Amino acid sequence: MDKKTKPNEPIVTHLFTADPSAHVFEGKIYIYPSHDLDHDGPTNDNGDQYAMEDYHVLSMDNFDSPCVDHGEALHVRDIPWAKQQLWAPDAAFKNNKYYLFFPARDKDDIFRLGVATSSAPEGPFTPQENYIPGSYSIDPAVFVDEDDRAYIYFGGLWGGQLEKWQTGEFLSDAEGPELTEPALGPRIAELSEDMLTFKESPTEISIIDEDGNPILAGDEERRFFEGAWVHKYNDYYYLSYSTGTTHKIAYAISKAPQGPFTYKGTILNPVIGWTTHHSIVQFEDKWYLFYHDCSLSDGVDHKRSVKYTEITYNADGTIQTIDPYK
Ligand code: FUB
Repeated sequence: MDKKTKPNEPIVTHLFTADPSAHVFEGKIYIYPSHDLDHDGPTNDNGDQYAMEDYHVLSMDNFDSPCVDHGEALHVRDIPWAKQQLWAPDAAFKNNKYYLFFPARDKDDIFRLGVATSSAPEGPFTPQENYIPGSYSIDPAVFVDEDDRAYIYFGGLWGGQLEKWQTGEFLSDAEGPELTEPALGPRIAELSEDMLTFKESPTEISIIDEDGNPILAGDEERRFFEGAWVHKYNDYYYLSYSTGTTHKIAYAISKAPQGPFTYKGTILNPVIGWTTHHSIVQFEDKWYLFYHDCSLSDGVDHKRSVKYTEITYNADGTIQTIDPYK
């Protein structure tokens, strides 16, 4: 694709892409999306329609440039422990290396998180032999703080299996909490220096309201569903995430990477398609939201396209809500 990209339009149209994790590496914008397959198989709440097999890394020199597809960066056939479903990935740079973090189902059909390394931001990436010990569920997002400590955030309900890990073990019949109980939060673990293992057992993040009460499982407008992302702005950590069944990108803020995070509002109103998944990145002096929708496929939930738009902070640090179609 050699056309320059435009806000709120697919950044590529030759592939279906989703779940964009955007980063500025080597002065350019690199996007690590899922690569949706163009198939017409059945759809269910388990997410079997999201049958992705590989990753392509995309990049743009700046927001006036075309988007370049760097080709296949990693394929499920090359990941020894993984069986299927390469869902939303993220990337990080540390130790002079690039790391690709990704979820996939293992041979027992349990979602785990893997890591692969490369000397270049576009890959190709070489996966580790095994998944990260102690990892589970989906949607890894890695935040490397100013002190160089790296944290991985992860988790997702329903097809993402987070409900099944409430005891610390995988219980295939486990359901989520009662609607009047605190909602399940995303998990966090600090990563080891080499970025390949957890330094500690993952803990649950608490998302609370302005009065300090936990957001409840029945509060579907505000509770965490999947797709955690963390960025830092004016010394606050911003945790943003999908509310799933209400299709919003919501956010909460904290003074610490582990939270608790106080709910603040909606960043992105619902897009065309069931899922919504995003990332937030600063490029030069502006901030951008990368997101996806299903407009290019006329609303087929598992054929999505990555787009971007600028975000605006208010003077008090809150983020103005974006309507994707205005
Ligand atoms: O792309 C598959 C799944 O759909 C992701 O892991 C979720 O965040 C949702 O976007």
